[in-house]
Amino acid sequence: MLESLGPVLVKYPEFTEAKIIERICEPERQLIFRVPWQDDRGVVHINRGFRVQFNSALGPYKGGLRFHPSVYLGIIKFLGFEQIFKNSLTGLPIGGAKGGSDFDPKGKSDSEVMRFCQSFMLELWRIIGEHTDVPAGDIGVGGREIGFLFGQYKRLTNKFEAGVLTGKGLVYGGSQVRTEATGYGCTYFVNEMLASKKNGFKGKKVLVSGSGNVAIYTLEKVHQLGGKVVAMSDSNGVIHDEKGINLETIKQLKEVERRRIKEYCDSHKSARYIPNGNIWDIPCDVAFPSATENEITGKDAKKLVKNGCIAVGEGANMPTTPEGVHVFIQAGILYGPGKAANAGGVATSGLEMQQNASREAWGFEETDIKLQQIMRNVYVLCSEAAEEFGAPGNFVVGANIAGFIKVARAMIAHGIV
Ligand code: NDP
Ligand code: 2IT
Repeated sequence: MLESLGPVLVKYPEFTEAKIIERICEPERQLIFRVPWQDDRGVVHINRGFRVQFNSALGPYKGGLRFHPSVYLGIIKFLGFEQIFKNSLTGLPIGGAKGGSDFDPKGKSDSEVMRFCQSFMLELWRIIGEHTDVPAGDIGVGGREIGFLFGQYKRLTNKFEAGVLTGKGLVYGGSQVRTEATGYGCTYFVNEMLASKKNGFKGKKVLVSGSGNVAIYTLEKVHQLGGKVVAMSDSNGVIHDEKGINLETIKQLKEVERRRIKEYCDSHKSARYIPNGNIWDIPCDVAFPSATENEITGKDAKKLVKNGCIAVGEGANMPTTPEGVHVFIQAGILYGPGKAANAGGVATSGLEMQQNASREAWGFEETDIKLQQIMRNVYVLCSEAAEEFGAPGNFVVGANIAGFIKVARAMIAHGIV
C-alpha cells in the first residue's frame, strides 16, 4: 500500500505535512473483550472478541465480523486497514472497520451459535450504532449469525435500529442482492477487465476457491455469463469436474446442510475429490480466490500464469501473497485486487443502509443494477488513477491511490483529529 503511494505524496505535499500516513495507520479505536458462553452440555467456554474502528473520515465505521479460530488482533487490523480504502472506492459514505472472534462456528448447534452471538453483542452494542459503526458478515458470519446479533442488539437497546447491522434477512430490513453481492460484484469487476480486452466469460474455464458465501455467488454469476467453474474447495480439499460444478448441489450442501465439499462427489460421479489438494494446479482461464488470505503463493501464481490464466479476481481479502502479486503484475495479466474486486459486498451493505434510513425496500433487479454501476465505477476509478500515476493497467496501484486520496482529503478537512 505504502509503496503505491509514493507518487501521490510527491503530488500532494500537504498529505505529508498533515502526517496523513502516520495517522491513517493508527486505528481510531480498538476494543478487545471477553466472550463467555455455555455449550449444549453446560460446559463454559471463553473466546476473545475484537472490533477495530480504523477510520471514520468518510462515514460511520463499516466492515464485517469474522468468526474463525485463526482470528487475532493482527488479522482484524489488516482487514480493517484494507476496508478503509475499499469502502472509499465504493463512493458511498462509509468509514473502515473490522471485527470478530476466535470462536469456531464449525460443528456448533444453532443454540450454541445463538448463545455465543448474544454474549458477543452484550459487549459490542456499546460501541456500534447506525451513525457510529455498522458491522456485517465475513468468514463464519452469515445470515444466521447476523439475525442472532440483531435480535440481541434490539433487546439491549429497546430500539428497532435497522441500520446498525447489514446482511440482515429480507423479512426484517435486509437488502435484496446483499447475499449475492460480493460474488456477483467480483464477477462484474473481472467482466469489466475482460471487456477492456474485447473478451468475456463465454467458454472460459474458471477456478473458484472456497465454497462459502463469496464463492457460491461467484459460481452463480460466472455460469450466468457463460463461463464454466471446474473446481471449488473448502479447508479440507478440492473438487474438480471438467463438466462444470453444479450450483444447486453446492448451495444445498453448504448453505442448507453445512457439510463438507467432499460430499459433492457422492451425487456427481464425474467429479473427483482431491484431499488437501491445491486448486491452483488446475489449468484455467480465470481464477477467483474466494476463501481466505495468502492462499495464492508466488509458486501458485507462476503455475497459474504458466497454465494460461489471463485474469484473477480476488473475492477474498488479500488472498495473494506479495510474491504472487508481483508474478501477476510482471506477467501483465488482468489482476483485480480484493479492495477493488470484492467491494461489491460492502457497497451493497451501503445500499442496505440507504434503504434502512429511508424505510424503503428496493427490488432485486433495481439493486443489482446499482451494484453493477458501482463495480463499473470502481473499475474506472482504479484504471484512471493507475493511468494518471504512471502505472496503466495496474489495478493494485490504481485501487490504493484512488481509495487513499479521498480519505486523505476528508482527513485534512477535519483538521488534526
Ligand atoms: P464463508 O465463511 O462463507 O466461506 C469461507 C470459505 O473459505 C469456506 O469454504 C471455508 O472453508 C474457506 N476458508 C476459510 N478460511 C480458510 C482457511 N484458513 N483455509 C482454507 N479455507 C478457508 O466466508 P465468505 O465467503 O464470506 O468470505 C470468504 C472471503 O471473502 C474472506 O476472505 C472474506 O474476508 C472475503 N469477503 C467477504 C465478503 C462478504 O460479503 N461475505 C465481502 C468481501 C470479502 P471451510 O468451510 O472448510 O472453513
Ligand atoms: O470484507 C468485506 O468487505 C466484508 N466482509 C463486507 C463488509 C460489510 O460491511 O458488508
